[in-house]
Parts: sequence; structure tokens; C-alpha cells
Amino acid sequence: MKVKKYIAPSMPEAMKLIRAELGSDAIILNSKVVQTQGFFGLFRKKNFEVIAAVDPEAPRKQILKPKETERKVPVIDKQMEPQKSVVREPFNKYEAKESREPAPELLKEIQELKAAMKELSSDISPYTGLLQEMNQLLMNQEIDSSIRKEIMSRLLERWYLASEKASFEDIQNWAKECVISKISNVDYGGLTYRKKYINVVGPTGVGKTTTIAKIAADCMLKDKKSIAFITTDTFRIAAIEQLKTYAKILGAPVEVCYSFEDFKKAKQTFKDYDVVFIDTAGRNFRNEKYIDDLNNLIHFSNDMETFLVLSLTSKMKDMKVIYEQFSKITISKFIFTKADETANYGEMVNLIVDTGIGVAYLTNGQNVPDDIVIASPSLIANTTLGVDES
Ligand SMILES: Nc1nc2c(ncn2[C@@H]2O[C@H](COP(=O)(O)OP(=O)(O)OP(=O)(O)O)[C@@H](O)[C@H]2O)c(=O)[nH]1
Ligand SMILES: [Mg+2]
Repeated sequence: MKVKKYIAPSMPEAMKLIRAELGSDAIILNSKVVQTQGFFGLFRKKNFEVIAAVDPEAPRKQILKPKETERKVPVIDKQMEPQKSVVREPFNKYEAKESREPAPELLKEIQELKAAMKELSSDISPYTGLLQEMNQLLMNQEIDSSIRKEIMSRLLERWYLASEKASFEDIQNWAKECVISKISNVDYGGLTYRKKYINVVGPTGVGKTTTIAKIAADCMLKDKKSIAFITTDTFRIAAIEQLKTYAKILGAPVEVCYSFEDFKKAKQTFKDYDVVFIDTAGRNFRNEKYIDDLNNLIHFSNDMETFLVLSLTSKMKDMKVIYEQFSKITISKFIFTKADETANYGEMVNLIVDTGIGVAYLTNGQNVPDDIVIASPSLIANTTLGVDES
């Protein structure tokens, strides 16, 4: 890696010098404001000192080789000057006698060196101080590296525009704006009441039934809607009992559907209700027939809003796999649960950017109906960046 220090009166001028000499692949390792000495301390000038580096792997745009005749005579230190002879013997194993091609050993060593330098340069963060703190925060939050780099390059620009005088709070607010702009082109928020059936799906134990109870309570108590429940999770008695308990507290009816016929009947029974919540077992959605039958009965896109529930305690990789499993059906929005059990929220940002699907709710505890919040881009950005919601 070639590393060089540049001093210029402004950051853009320093960048220009760097780009001209090291090319557009150069990275900034460090930058600071320095004062140049004037006469007796007068006329001191503010300058920018920037240390930049370039990876030798990157293809150079143009390398001008001096012609044989133009080759300059190297300046040799007097003490080092050879006494008599100008012609010397090859001095090590790498130097080939007749050929101008480097010896294979040398090539191999250069390649090894290049690989080692490349590895080293990938570990070097191009940010310093508060910017590096933000970079680390985004890394800790496990924000995808491409999203993180995009955010950081915007922050770097603003940092220079603010003459490097920003506080961490300023940087946090800029980062918040970046995250919001990245995730706000999708839908957010809870029930819209445009569709009667609310289908809540997701893997086992993520909090589907508890979340249904929280949403249903709000829907009934705050929005004064008539509500009913259907459960197709008939694999466990306890699952049915759990839903029945919540329904009883709310005074709402429940239909347990063991078959497609039962579902048809339930649809008829609840024809006059405003909202019908459907609780399902995760495994239902591994069954293609269940999906096809349900889609024939209640049109997924026309009559049903489907929320995919994902626990924030799962790994990003697993979340993506789960999303793929459920993507056979139209997912309206995500619900992220168990926000109280983790400190990593970047997965929400990654998934929204990756899938183009927004978020309905975040849940943050076991209390029904209190531990639930309606999602918005600002809530997700604040949660991820550790900014207080106020
Ligand atoms: N800490 C915390 N626990 C939660 C949250 N939401 C749900 N839980 C708990 O997670 C456990 C599983 O919740 P359920 O609602 O039964 O999950 P489910 O997805 O319906 O589970 P299955 O029907 O078995 O697939 C329960 O102990 C809930 O109290 C949350 O936001 N935070
Ligand atoms: Mg359940």
C-alpha cells in the first residue's frame, strides 16, 4: 500500500491532489486541521493535513514508463558509491541475468505481499474520531456493509462541510436522516382497516398470538371495531387455549378451524364483523396446499393483510431464510418482536432495504396490550442508532 501525506488549504483541494496523484481508488486514513507557522506567529494559516493511501492492486489509469534513453541516473550516497566498477553481478536470487522479466520467485513474493497488504488494508478504517465511533456503532448494529458505507460516505461529506466541528449528537442526527431516507419509500403503520382479514404468520414462538392480542385490544378499545378470531393453529391444545383466553378477556368470539370446511363456515359466521384476526402455526405455511386453499377462500391481496412476525433475537441470516419461506404469500408488512431482548436492531434496516417491505409494529415486552408500538421510519432509525424518541 502506498501511503502519503498531503497538506492543502481546504479539504476539496487536498482531495484533488490525492485524486491526481493516487487516483480515485485512494482512501483517507486520517485528516486533521494544522496551523502553518507565519512570521513571529503572525499570518498563521489553517491547513488540512490528509493522509491517504492507495491499494496497489487497483489498476492504475496510466503508468508512464520512461524510455530507455530518458532513464535517470540514480543519485547515490557518497558513502555508498561503489569504488570502481559500474557493472555489478546480480546480487541475489531474484535478479535474473539476461532477462528483463522479474524472476518467478520475485513474482511469487510480490503476489504474496500484495495479498497480505490487501487483507491489511481491508481492516483499516478510513474514518477517525467521532466518525469512526459512528462507523463502529453501525457495525455493532450489524447494518449491511454496503448500507453502512453509503451512510458513512454521506456523513464524511457533511463532516467536512461542517468544518469538522460536529458533535456526536450531530453525527447521530445526520445518520438518522440517512437511515430514514434509505427506508422511507415503503409502507409503515398498523391496521388500515382497508382489509377485513388480518393474517399473522411467522415461525414458532416469535410472539404471533401475543401480538395478535395486543393489536386486537387496540383495535377494539381505541378504534371501537367489532373483532373476531380464527385459529388454524390446531397442532397444540395450549395454542388454542392461549388465544381463547385473550378472546375471552376482550369478549370476542373464536372459531377453531381444523379443516378447510371449518374455515369456510367461520368466514360465514363472522361476515358482519369489522376485523377478523387469523392466528396460524408456522408450519401451516410450509404446506403449499394450505396456502392455495386459503388463497382461494380469502384472496390474499384483495381481502387480507398478512403480517410476517420476526423476532429481533434471531440472526439476520435466519430472518432472510424465514422471509424467503413465507414470500410465497404476499406479505403486507413485518412485525418485529422482542425488541426488549436485544441491543441489535440493524436487521430491521437491512431487511426493509433488501425486501422493499415496510413495518407495521415493534413489540417490546410480554405485557398485553401495552408492549407494542406502531412503526415508522423515524422509530426504526432512532432504535437502531440509539437516539431517544422525543
Ligand atoms: N420479551 C418479549 N417476549 C415476548 C414478546 N412477544 C411475545 N413474547 C413472548 O414470547 C413467547 C411466545 O409468544 P407466543 O405469542 O406464544 O408466540 P407464537 O409465535 O404464537 O408461538 P407459537 O404459537 O408456539 O408458534 C411468550 O412467552 C410471549 O410472552 C416481546 O415483544 N418481548
Ligand atoms: Mg401462537
